[in-house]
Parts: sequence; structure tokens; C-alpha cells
Amino acid sequence: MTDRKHPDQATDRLFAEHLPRSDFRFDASVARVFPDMIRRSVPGYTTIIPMIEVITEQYAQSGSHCYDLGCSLGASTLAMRHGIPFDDCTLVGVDNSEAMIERCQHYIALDDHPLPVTLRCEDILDTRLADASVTTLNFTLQFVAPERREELLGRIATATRPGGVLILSEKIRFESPHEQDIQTRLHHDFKRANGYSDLEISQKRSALERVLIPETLVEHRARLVAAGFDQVLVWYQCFNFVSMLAIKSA
Ligand code: GEK
Repeated sequence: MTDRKHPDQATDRLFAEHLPRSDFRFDASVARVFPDMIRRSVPGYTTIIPMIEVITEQYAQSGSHCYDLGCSLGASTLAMRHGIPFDDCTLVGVDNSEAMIERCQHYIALDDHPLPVTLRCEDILDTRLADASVTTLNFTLQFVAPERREELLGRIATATRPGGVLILSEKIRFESPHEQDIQTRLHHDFKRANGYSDLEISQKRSALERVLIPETLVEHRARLVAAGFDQVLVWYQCFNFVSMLAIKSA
């Protein structure tokens, strides 16, 4: 996977000054700082990405489609590309932010793996899914309106071949308010340790309040099973960030 940078890639200082409150959007200013932002904000992100390659290698099937839904700059897309052990698979990255897709094209082109990658600038709620073996939603479902999540997961499960999987990474919330407080505090400590100020942490938190809606593990599991996956396991957790593997039996 390439570690080369976009010439205009920058450090995240988007919330460093006092700003009027507004909802977070995946626009050009976010795309420009995104690799730095996600690495410093999401505990475990730098572990999860290479593990997506490992999981993909295990579950990709010859002649199938692999999807990265909410691909941003293509970090998971590239991990999947390197994990797919067949040259007859189709790899598709989807994101509805033009700024993200434009830059994603750049990172895909820098990577020298021969498997072609198709990028679609589309809403994942509308994108066509079929004959899938591995689908990734790496911190994307949390941004989809809660009332649309069931329909999306149902479409993914229906499109998944027997023996195929969904890798679902999410920020979660906890049923116990006490645990919620502890895990939130630890997440904020992680951000502080990565150089974010209290002002940055609190302004980002309010910008995300109405945009990123976390759910509990119990809610995720129940919906994945109702959607048509046979087994759901948590393969990674760091504070309030988890990654699940939803498996359709062979
Ligand atoms: C990674 N997976 O680096 N349709 C299409 N894209 C969407 C939608 C939607 N309805 N909603 C949100 N997005 C990536 C990181 S970031 C996670 C994913 C984060 C897109 C949005 O434009 C953004 O690029 C991405 O989902 C979420 O492994 O920033 O915490």
C-alpha cells in the first residue's frame, strides 16, 4: 500500500480557532486534512486498515465483487486491493463526497497494484450491489440516517454470496451511562495525546452531534442478523470504536 502523499495534503487544524457552530461536512477542506484527521481522531484506525487486507484475503471469492462503501481517500479500498488474491475480482469504492473521490483517484493511481479499482461518486443508499464476497463499511454507517440503516444492510446481505462477509467498523455508544462516560473520556484523552486541544475536541464534537449517530453493539448485532448475516463477531475494539465481522454462512 502506498504511503505517498497528495501534494496538497495538510495537518488538521480545522477546529483550532473559535468557529460559529455548524454541522460537519465531508467537503474539500476536510478531504485535504483527512489522512491526518482520521489517524489522530479514531483509536485503532491504523490497526484496522491493514487488518482489512488480512480479512479480505481470507474471504474474497474468485469472480466476485468487493465493495468499499464510504471509501473517502481509499485507505480501505487499497487494503482490499492488496488482500484480494484473485485477478478476476472487481473492486468498487463508493463515496458521495466529490472532494473525497477526486483525491481518492490520486491515491489509487499512486498505488502500483494491478487490480483495477472503479470509483463511484454516489450515495451508498443508491449504489448498485451484486454478487459480493467482501464489503467494507469502515466508519461510514454511522453517518447514514438511522432510519435508512436497516434497508442498506439488508441490500448488502442480499448481495453477499454464501461465505461472504461485511466488515463493519463504527463508533459505538454504551447502554451504561457510566461506561459511556469512561470510554468517551478515554477517547478524548487519545485525541489530546495526538495534539488536539480542548477547543478542537469540543468544537468537533458539536459539529458531529447531529451527523454521526452511534448505536450500541446490541443494536448493531440484532440488525445485522435481521438483515441476513448468520454470525456477527467483534474482531477489534479500542474504547468506543469497534470493528465487526458479519458472516453469511457458506
Ligand atoms: C476509510 N472508509 O478511510 N453515501 C456515500 N458516502 C457517504 C455517505 C453516503 N450516504 N455518508 C457518508 N459517506 C474510510 C473512512 S469516513 C469516516 C470513512 C470518518 C462518506 C463520507 O463522504 C466520508 O468520506 C466517509 O463516508 C466517512 O477507511 O470520517 O469518520
